[in-house]
Amino acid sequence: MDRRDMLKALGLGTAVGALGIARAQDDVATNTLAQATKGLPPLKITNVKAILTAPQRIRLCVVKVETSEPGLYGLGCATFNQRPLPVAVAVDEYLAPFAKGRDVDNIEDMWQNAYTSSYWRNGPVLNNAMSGLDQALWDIKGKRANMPIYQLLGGKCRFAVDCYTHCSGNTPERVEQSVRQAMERGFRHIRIQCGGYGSPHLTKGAHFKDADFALPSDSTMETRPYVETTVEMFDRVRSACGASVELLHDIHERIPPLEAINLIKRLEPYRPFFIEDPFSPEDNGYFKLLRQQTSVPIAMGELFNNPHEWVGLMSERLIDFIRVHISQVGGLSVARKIATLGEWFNVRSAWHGPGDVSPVGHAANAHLDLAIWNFGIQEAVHFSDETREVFPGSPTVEKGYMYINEAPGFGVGIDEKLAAKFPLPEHPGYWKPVRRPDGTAVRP
Ligand code: GCO
Ligand code: MG
Repeated sequence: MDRRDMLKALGLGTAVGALGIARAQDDVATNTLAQATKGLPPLKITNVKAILTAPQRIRLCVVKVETSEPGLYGLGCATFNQRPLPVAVAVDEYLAPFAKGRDVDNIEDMWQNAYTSSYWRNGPVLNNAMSGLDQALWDIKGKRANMPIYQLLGGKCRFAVDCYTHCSGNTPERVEQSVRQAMERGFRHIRIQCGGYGSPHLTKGAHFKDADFALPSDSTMETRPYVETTVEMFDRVRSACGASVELLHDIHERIPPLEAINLIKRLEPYRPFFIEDPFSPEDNGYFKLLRQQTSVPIAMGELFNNPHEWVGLMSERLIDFIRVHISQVGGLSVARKIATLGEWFNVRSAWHGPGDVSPVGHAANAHLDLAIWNFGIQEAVHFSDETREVFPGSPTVEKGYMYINEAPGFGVGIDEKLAAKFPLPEHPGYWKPVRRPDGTAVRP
């Protein structure tokens, strides 16, 4: 046998050996996986239910998904403060029978089929219901993997979640004082509003009331006093609190589009971090005009339910921050895709995070915030002690940073007995009408 045959034999031997090893490794891997899945019978959904509670008199809805593994459950946020009952019915009467008996692991498949299970889709009630189911399945997957959700999303891109807080006051002076206090608490990003959205307290006359038109309980706002006071507020806060504090403001779609464009141009010298909801989703067509006239960063999206509302705005770089309310778009599975879309067009995240998002929803916001590169800022709110007792493990905020608790899943639990002690408020929750002095309805 000459040298080459020898080598060939050797090579072959090694190859066979390697093959043997590789095959052996494959066998082990397959067996482990088989063992892992075969060992543990496939995990089935055994129950899906909506839990309504209002520890801070805000109508929270959380979905609990129970599984065929005793004690293993997941929680997801389905909070729609203005319509909590239809969401609960959509969960209990439709998603529960739909999901029962299905595999817990296939989250995307569940989402796609639940999405079309109503034939008509992309609405606030059904999206919230789906979000509850979707987030709960992610929570379960994290618990099964014994990992916090951000780890399943690729790990941390930052040590914690930078947040903004809300500062308001009936006068620019009061707002300045509130901003100073927030800066002392360590916030670097602060949203400033003079009174409520559109500063209704500045309105002189609700003439429609004198004319006995509509209900006296309807509120009123006027564009001019709001616009002038907002400019004055920015001027005062910027000059009093310095150049370093990042200032945000929410127009909340309350004034005519061109008024919003003109207001934003007048705020440009004060270098806002972002101006939010200059227009209604129905007026998305105005963003091109706005972009042509100012380079003030724009945030939009808390009212979005349909991909048609965000895909164009993001892919044409007409906004800088996407503000969707994660449960209003159908859950974490959708929000992470929106985040990925944003990365390609450098649109950063600023997920909606007001009081009408449950602590589970805030945790979902924060886990996604930790894992994506194009994180912008996170809206943060204060949870009362009652809320923290109902939802143990709720995220915490310190010196302007939000922290999750590193436990598997979202890390937030629920005390159902305690939750039941905080029934929804009497008032059904509809958004109160706002009108111009002549009675014209104003959008949110
Ligand atoms: C925000 C929002 C909220 C909404 C509220 C509606 O930016 O936080 O505009 O304040 O108005 O969530 O229920
Ligand atoms: Mg807003």
